[in-house]
Amino acid sequence: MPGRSKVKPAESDRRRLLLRALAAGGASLLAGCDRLSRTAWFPEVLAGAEKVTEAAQRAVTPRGAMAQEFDEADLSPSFRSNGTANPNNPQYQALAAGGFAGYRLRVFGLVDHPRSYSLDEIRALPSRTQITRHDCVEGWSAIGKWKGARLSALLDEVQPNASARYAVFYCADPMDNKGTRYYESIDMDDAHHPQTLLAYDLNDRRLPVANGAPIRLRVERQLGYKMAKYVMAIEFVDSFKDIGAGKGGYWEDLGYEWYAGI
Ligand SMILES: Nc1nc2c(c(=O)[nH]1)N[C@H]1C(S)=C(S)[C@@H](COP(=O)(O)O)O[C@H]1N2
Ligand SMILES: [Mo]
Repeated sequence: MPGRSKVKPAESDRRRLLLRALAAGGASLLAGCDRLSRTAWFPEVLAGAEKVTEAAQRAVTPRGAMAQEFDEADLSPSFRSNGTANPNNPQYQALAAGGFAGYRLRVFGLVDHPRSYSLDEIRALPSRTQITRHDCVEGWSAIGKWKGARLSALLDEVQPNASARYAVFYCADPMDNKGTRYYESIDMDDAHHPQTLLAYDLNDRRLPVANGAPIRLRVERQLGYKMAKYVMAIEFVDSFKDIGAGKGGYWEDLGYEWYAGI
């Protein structure tokens, strides 16, 4: 086929595309078939699909595995913005206008030492820099260089207790006029993973507002929608039942997979 590469995509690339399609599958069905989403069996189909995806993922990649890292030469010319590009929230706008000097990350829930962090305090935590590829279910990818505090270092300080099962990330951006905000969650395995960062720099510069300033989550073996931008608070919980629609994230509440591993 002229103009088409004959190179076979690497196994990992094919798996990534498949998982991306699976992760979005439930949501596009929901969007396309509004009537179906109101029948009793439909949520069960989605729940079943999630279990299959997670089981398949665990079978091919151990949970502790590192996501692929790249070189400076691989960096995308620019890292695009997706979803919210500038939160429509007066408190956030005031923080941004002050260079985020007044920003505080609140950490609470099932932890022995709840506390807040200023940006300087987050920057003082043990950090990591990594060049990784971000894959969005909408069909684009970009390679960027991220620097941030290791979430594991924050865990060492706040000490989640034995009943903590998930970290929930609450964001500044409203998604509608009813007070719904973007949020996301990960389990404690991913929270402890060395590549899981509270990122404050992108491509050697302060994280731009369009990409989640002042803090955005990087959880490198998962899809783009897990990487919460504009993180204002982190809560440690044992279940999602009292949060949003109870599925663990803004997009999950609308039908996306909770476990978006790649
Ligand atoms: N708070 C918040 N986080 C978010 C989103 C968003 O709209 N709001 N979009 C998600 C999606 S779908 C993707 S692909 C990435 C996009 O990150 P970027 O804007 O840095 O490209 O952020 C994710 N995190
Ligand atoms: Mo995305």
